[in-house]
Amino acid sequence: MKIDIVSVFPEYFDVLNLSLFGKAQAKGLVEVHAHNLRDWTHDVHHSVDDTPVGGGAGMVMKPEVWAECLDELLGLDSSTSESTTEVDDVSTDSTAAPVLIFPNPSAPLFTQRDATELSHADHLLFGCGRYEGYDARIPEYYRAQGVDVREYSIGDYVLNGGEVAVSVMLEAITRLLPGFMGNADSIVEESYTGANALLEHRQYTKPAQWRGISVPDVLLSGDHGKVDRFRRDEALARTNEIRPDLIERLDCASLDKADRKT
Ligand code: 6GU
Repeated sequence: MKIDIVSVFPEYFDVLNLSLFGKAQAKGLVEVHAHNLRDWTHDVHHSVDDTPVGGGAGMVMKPEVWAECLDELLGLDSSTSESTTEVDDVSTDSTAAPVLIFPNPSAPLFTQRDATELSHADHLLFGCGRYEGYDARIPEYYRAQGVDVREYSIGDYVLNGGEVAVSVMLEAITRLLPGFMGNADSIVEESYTGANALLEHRQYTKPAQWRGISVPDVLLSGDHGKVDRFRRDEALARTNEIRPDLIERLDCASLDKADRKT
């Protein structure tokens, strides 16, 4: 998977050389390039923003600078020949067309379902906005060019810019790539997406007694059927209490007879 990130703080993404992500880069599973948006400016001040039309506080990112950058990275520039297409990374069932993603606190919520879908893409291009955001014509223009453009929020709170949001989305997406994790537990995630999403049951390790608190007896019983049932009931009860919105979205077909009693 090829990943381009455009930001006025590309150094922010130096951390991607560490840990699991660093290993995935070394293995050739992911290839990440963080670009500085200011490299596409022409003025002495390298300005990327301007005052909002219609008035208001803050600054808005200018469409012209973004367009020069995105045309080049998407290969839409008329001077870019078709022969620049790379053919090294051959992963099956992936989509070759780049997906352009803008973090935006006023956009739909990014979910596990989106992460799963985007993990099948060959090329992701993230555009990090700063200040009060970016000119709305940028995503509009690229959609009109036939580009798959997504805008996502990562939650109901305000961040200073898109960099943290991109880091969050990138981790959620890339950990699903085959070979990224040491083990195959990423596959399990599929059942926690969309209509079947439940909060997980609680986990315990040894010792069975610790500071006067016991592990639930059933987990020590060795009866896998009972353990599964206990965990499933707990997942349903906790989801109902903490995230009733997820219960409302549950696909009834994913429930079994015993669930309905819970
Ligand atoms: Cl995607 N961007 C910013 N700036 N703030 C956010 C966000 C994104 N998602 C939640 N808050």
